[in-house]
Amino acid sequence: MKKQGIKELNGMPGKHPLSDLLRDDRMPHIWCPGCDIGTIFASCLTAIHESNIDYNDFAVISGIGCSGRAAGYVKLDSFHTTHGRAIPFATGLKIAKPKMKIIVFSGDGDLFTIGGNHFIHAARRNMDLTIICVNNFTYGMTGGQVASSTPFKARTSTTPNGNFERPFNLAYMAAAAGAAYVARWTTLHVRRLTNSILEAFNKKGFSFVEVISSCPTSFGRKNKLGPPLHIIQHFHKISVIKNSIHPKDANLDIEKEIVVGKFVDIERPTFFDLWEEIYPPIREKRGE
Ligand SMILES: Cc1ncc(C[n+]2csc(CCOP(=O)(O)OP(=O)(O)O)c2C)c(N)n1
Repeated sequence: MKKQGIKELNGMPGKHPLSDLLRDDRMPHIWCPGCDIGTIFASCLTAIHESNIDYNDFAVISGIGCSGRAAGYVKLDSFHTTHGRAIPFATGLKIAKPKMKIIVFSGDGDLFTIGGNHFIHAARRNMDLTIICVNNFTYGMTGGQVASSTPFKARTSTTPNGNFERPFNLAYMAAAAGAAYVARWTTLHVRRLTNSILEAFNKKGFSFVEVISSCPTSFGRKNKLGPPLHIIQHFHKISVIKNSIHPKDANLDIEKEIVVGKFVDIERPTFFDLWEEIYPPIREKRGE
């Protein structure tokens, strides 16, 4: 598929600069006013556009949730799968089509709470996938229930007096489970986020990009965080860039400090490397 230049499209009245990647027929989208998912989606599409990879070689997989809707809005091969199961679908597709670039675009609830088990095992296997996680600290679509990423004491519809459980640090978990690439940005670090997604595409193995994002409707309102712009400005203001630090030190405290940056970028044998080492005849039989 031929890519159109962003500049070229910008000059066309009424055309979105990324319209060659957007399914106009699905617009308007379902995201609430002030939601950050659109920014993250645009970063992802910009990275796809800027990569030297043919559009036909991409697939976007998502689970269920507001973030998960992204798979239905992209003009590429995509699957909108069941809740928490985006990674198993992506793994199956990668095994069937090893040359494809598989992006999983989903929420913190989908990837880490309902689907947490799949996440850690794909990272452990160093499965060649790029995971983009919209971390808005809650189950946004269903009204803002507590998730495994909800900050301690934060109010949600299921913890009206505050969350009494300790949240996961998603970046640290990804690194500990074996991810080859781990980065975290807020939705106001747009260029850095886009660059990280591009780096993640080019990384051999399991790459994870966490995006700290506001959900003004389901999380912001309950925690009296103020209007949407105020929330993301606050996240940006308290964020500190600390590239290459140990992910255990990548603090995430939405009141005081959000450590962002690229934390992990390592070479590790992938699922396919180790498979080939132990079972070369299977790949030969398949003519690969
Ligand atoms: C097995 C199953 N359990 C629960 C649900 C209900 N459900 C739909 S979306 C969602 C929350 C998704 O949250 P998250 O992944 O954080 O995405 P967000 O909506 O915040 O972007 C839930 C619990 C479901 N669809 N399937």
